[in-house]
Amino acid sequence: MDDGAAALDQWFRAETAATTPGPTRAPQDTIDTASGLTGAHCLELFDSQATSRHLDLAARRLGREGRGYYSIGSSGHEGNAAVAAALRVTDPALLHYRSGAFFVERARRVPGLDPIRDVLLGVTAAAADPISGGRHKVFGSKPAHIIPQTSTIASHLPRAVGLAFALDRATQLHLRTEWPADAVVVCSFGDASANHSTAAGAINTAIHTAHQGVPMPILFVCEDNGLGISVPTPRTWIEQAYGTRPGLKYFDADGTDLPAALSAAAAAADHVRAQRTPAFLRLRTVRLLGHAGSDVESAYRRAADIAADLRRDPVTATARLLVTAGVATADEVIRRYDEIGARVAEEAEKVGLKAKLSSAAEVTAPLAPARPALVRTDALRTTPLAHSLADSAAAHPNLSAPPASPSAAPTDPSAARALVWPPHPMVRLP
Ligand SMILES: Cc1ncc(C[n+]2csc(CCOP(=O)(O)OP(=O)(O)O)c2C)c(N)n1
Ligand SMILES: [Mg+2]
Repeated sequence: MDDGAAALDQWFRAETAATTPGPTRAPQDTIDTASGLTGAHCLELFDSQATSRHLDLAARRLGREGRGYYSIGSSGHEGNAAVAAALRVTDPALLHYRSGAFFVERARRVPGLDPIRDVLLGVTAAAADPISGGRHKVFGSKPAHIIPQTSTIASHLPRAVGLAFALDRATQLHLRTEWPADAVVVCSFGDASANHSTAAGAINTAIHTAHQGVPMPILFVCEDNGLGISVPTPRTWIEQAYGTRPGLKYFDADGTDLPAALSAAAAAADHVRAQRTPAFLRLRTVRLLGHAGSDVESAYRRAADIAADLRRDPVTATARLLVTAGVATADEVIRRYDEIGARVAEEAEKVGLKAKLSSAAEVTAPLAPARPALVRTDALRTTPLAHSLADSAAAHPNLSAPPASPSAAPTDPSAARALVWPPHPMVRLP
């Protein structure tokens, strides 16, 4: 382990072992009245948080060994498991790259999914990665209703707003979608991302749309760790920017306190589901292990600030809660953590051997093929649009020459559409 990872792991062990145990309680007992959290549920959420943590540690290990290629982690943000717990699996989610515990917690609830395997396939750029096929590491899963995003910060917010709009519009039009009529969209992002014009525009669109009485069932979740790489976000900023906007119900929670995060997330989710209007949840987090594995955060942060964040580690906080509430002993919690670590390490060994994409052609295979001649013809066209795809194909033979194998070069419906778009009354769309 590198120094930062070792210090974090060590902190968890020492703090958990030093926690004074409370009287033993049955798993079904409620351990926090405000959130209704039971001991058994707290154990499940701890498992999701610890799994996300071990995935971070494994990603750094794999990177050092030259077998992993992505080390931006979720450490310090594991309170987002509570957001997943407050929502339904069928609520579409568009996630921040630090929403690892959300991903694990949701995937855990979908039979047949293995979040450990899926994340590690992404980290090692394995061609078998179900989301990017070995091209990037992103959180996504169709059966878990997690729509994959790129790392272009805030780029997923407009998409989330569009989906929230479409959900209720589909219901009004009696159209079937993959989601229930009362689904809500959840969209998480960082505090610096919240300043991006794309985020500002998307959130404004959500409020503006809802203001006109159009349903907008979206929950914005800002995972506020107070940093955008090396640039601090003032601790008062997110509330200043989004806390008092009419039409945007605002919630705030300490993301290092699992029951508090659960209460706030449940209240925010319930609000959006019932009102079909937007809400904003600020989840206060810490950023542990730096921005990414390659980051030397001591170059721009004071040692005292880094140490203060470590003391707020959310995984350790949940472990302490389990012990003080009498749900488990310190030894049991540490053993659970170690068992999860062993499962992650075992899977990391397996996925490390999986095949990668090995050529530019393989990487770009899913992209629509470049058809510069076709584009040029269309750009220079002075006659009306083609009347049908068949006509187009006859006029442009390269449209009617499908590739030999779908994996080598997939068919390109967008190229055909380019000839017939925008729709013309006489045009039959493919
Ligand atoms: C559009 C865009 N600009 C810049 C970047 C480079 N970048 C990657 S992460 C990051 C900071 C994001 O900070 P924040 O939103 O607070 O998320 P955090 O990493 O702190 O969780 C930036 C600027 C990017 N990925 N996309
Ligand atoms: Mg941040």
